[in-house]
Amino acid sequence: MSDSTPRLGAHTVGSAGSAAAAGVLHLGLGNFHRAHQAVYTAAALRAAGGDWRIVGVASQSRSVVDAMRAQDLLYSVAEISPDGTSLSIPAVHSDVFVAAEEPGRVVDSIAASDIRVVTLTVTENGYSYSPSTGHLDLADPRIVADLGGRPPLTTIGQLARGLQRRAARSGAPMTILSCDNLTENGAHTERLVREFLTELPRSEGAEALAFLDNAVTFPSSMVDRIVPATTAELRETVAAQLGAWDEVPVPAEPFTMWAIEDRFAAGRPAWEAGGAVFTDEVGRYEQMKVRLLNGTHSLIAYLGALHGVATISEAIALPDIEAAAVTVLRSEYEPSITVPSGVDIRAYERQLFERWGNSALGHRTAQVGTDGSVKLRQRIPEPALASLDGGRMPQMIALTTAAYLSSIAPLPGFDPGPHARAMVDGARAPLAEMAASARDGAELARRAIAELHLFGQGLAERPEFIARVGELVDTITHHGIDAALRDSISASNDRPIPTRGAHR
Ligand code: CS2
Repeated sequence: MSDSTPRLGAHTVGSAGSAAAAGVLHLGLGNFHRAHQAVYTAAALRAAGGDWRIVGVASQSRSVVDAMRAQDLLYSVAEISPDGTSLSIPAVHSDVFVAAEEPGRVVDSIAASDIRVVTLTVTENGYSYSPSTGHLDLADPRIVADLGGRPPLTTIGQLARGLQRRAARSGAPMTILSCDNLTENGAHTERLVREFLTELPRSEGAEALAFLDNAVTFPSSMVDRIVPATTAELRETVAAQLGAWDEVPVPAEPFTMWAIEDRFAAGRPAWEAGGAVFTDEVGRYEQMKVRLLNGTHSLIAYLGALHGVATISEAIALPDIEAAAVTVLRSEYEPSITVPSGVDIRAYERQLFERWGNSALGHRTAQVGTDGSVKLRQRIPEPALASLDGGRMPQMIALTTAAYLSSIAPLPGFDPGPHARAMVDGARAPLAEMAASARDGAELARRAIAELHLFGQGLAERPEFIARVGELVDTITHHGIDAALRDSISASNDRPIPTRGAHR
């Protein structure tokens, strides 16, 4: 930033945005929310007005909150494609704060009657559920502490305590909308909140449970936009284009999609003005997205990282990784889904390859590979089981799993390289401990999948899948990722091997 560049603010853009009051409380003020829901909300406010500005809550970190406060709550979204970068400023937040600093304020805000919708982007990791059972993780000390009555710090605790207070105060209807990549994210969130309330003494939880029955909805939604981390270089590009310094711009691809179940208990912003689709087929959209996009994304990320490349676009440009991506999409994920009405699945797939190939975006393999233990739980078990039940080994899902284990918990002597080492994962420590004492890939796969139940109960009981993962871990360890890729491509070749460009 040159000294003469002014800080982004209402005076530099000539407006602080809409003057509407807030109607939405959003938990998870990360890049994804700021480039997705905020942009749809800006379109909704422009087209239809309404008191639907957003109070944004960051979970722990001060950085976005401090920067937005210094910028009159403004920031820019940089839409990045190989053709260039274009900026917009959504200007839809009416306030921002940090939950860890003001946990009581989260509860009060959920109870406040002007707030009618609570939205969530807290990542797959933010729901405090046990991947092996799908239920609230009662062994999680943070959940135990929230149940004990402290001002809640977990998302599920915040929702439950906020709804409890709302039930006691106004009992005004409201909607909780999950915008995370979880299958049936609405039902999943509702189940966890109910489990939390059920754990409380009856005198505490019963009123809130009745309130949930009568006045609270949990629609599901499918969200989609690739949003990388902000870089120093992006800040400079934005400053040059904007003529003002934005400390927290958000990079995003041009593509964006939002499919929502239209079950709102107390109104909602006119998000369709930004292109959101209201549909009864959200479950199908979610499956399509979580498996085809996210599942294949994980494959590209782990294979790419082990191959030594930093970004998704570099990884998908490698012919063997592209062939593996085509195979996992077409032969392993696609047969497990029902395509939503009106979606042209071939066009959708072609677009996926274009999106992954966006070389200007700089989406890192380490970012997509982070939190694999919770992300893969959403992405791989059901399609893998469907394939196994049909008598076919899902070779590419087994390879994704082996590449994940080798990235996070390498067997002794195997160096997964800097991009895999940069992946953050809550299961890294227990898996690394297993790897350190495992004799071979078979033992690591068995302990992770069958004993730790890393991918739930179903795959824990499929020794043939576990054995294949183990073999591939050994191949990666002793012969490298390229050998494992070639082996998997030829093993899945009971159908024609996809050739380069086969998806086009
Ligand atoms: C990615 C997603 O990091 C990941 O696991 O697969 O964040 C993906 O970029 C988004 O879901 C796209 O909508």
